[in-house]
Amino acid sequence: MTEALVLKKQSSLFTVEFEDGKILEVGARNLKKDGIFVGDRVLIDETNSISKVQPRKNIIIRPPVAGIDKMFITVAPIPKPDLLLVDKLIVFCFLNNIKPILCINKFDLDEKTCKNIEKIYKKVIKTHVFCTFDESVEILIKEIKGVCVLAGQSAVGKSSIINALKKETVTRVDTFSKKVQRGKQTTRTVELYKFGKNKYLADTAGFSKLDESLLKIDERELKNYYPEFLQFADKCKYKTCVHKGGKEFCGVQNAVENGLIAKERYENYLKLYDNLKNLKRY
Ligand SMILES: Nc1nc2c(ncn2[C@@H]2O[C@H](COP(=O)(O)OP(=O)(O)OP(=O)(O)O)[C@@H](O)[C@H]2O)c(=O)[nH]1
Ligand SMILES: [Mg+2]
Ligand SMILES: [Zn+2]
Repeated sequence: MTEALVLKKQSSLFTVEFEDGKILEVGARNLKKDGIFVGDRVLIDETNSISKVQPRKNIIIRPPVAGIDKMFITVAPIPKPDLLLVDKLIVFCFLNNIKPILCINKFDLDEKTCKNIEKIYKKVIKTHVFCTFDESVEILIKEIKGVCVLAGQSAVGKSSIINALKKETVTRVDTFSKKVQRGKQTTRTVELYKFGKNKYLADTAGFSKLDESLLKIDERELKNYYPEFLQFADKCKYKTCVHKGGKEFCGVQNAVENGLIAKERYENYLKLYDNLKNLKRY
């Protein structure tokens, strides 16, 4: 029995990579095929069949990918940045043991907007600003470690980034999914591309919206997933403070007022807090 990593899933065939780098297409005779995900570590038996899926640390169902180590959360000045989505993805990462990296793309289009976004986030998570069309995008190659995924709004440049890093065009639709392709729909097939030893990156086009119900937390816990709030929460009068009760009792609200916490982050925190609270009503 040998361990391998699932790079791609097509119909009922899986492309797997063994630790020595050998790549093989295998089946899964005695296992449910929809229980095996790209990013899974699996055991391959003598008949070249997947016989077991190793425990995974996390999973995204749509698009299906498992065992994610890092998420490259991508934004750009165009389309209009959805920072609430960025914040939701950051919380999702913290909840699922994924390291979030902010990738601000299309620096060539609007330097000012890129710099503004960078200013908001560089205190929160590791942030890179670049343009896909020049060598600045190569900063990401160093950043790829383990199983990484690109996520973010449609048209921010996720596929372009993969293509630029690969320095060749990746065909968006392969021979299999062409047959089932309808209209302009982007394929939901996920594939891990290899950029060196233990360096994999996948494009997750379908993960451009994030339903709050994927954030399995109580709204009162949300504050713990805003790392920049923590140092100011010491000054809140009550330990249970959720930072919306008024400045006189709250270190976080004071920090927002004094420009020590970005207003955009705090306002999105309030929105997300209400969204999570409303979820419980249904
Ligand atoms: N000016 C500029 N345009 C870019 C850059 N990167 C990507 N684009 C353009 O942005 C558009 C969208 O890029 P895609 O790579 O298709 O975006 P995507 O994130 O994969 O979009 P979905 O697959 O719909 O989720 C394309 O026209 C790209 O050429 C960049 O750095 N600068
Ligand atoms: Mg794409
Ligand atoms: Zn507070």
